[in-house]
Amino acid sequence: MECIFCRISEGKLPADFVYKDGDVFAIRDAHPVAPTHILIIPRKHVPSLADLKSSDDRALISTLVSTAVEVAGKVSLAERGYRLVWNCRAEGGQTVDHIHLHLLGGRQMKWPPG
Ligand code: DGP
Repeated sequence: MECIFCRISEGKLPADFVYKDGDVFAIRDAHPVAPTHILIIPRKHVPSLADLKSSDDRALISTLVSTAVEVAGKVSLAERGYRLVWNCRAEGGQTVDHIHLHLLGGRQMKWPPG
């Protein structure tokens, strides 16, 4: 079955977009775990962090982080703070096999995470 995030990227599935450009997009998570829960997603299909092999692919990491910082400012989280989370593969809690960065905010975060 085709990847959910590829389908959203191609406009084949609806999503609540917060940001988009040619390389990356940000959408509100369908199952939020915080008052603000946004996913920052590259348009290129890479299954997980562990699959970033080339230097071009690894450059996606800084693109996703800088986009998350920009989006956090746009949704007024910069001053109070927020959390960025990468889940990698099964034990990391990854459920969608297309790399993505979670932006969580709007409540006090706990440590350690579950
Ligand atoms: P992870 O568990 O780290 O792989 O995160 C995947 C996230 O994707 C999870 O928080 C739920 C979200 N999600 C799954 N399917 C959809 C969808 O179709 N639309 C949106 N907006 N989010 C989705």
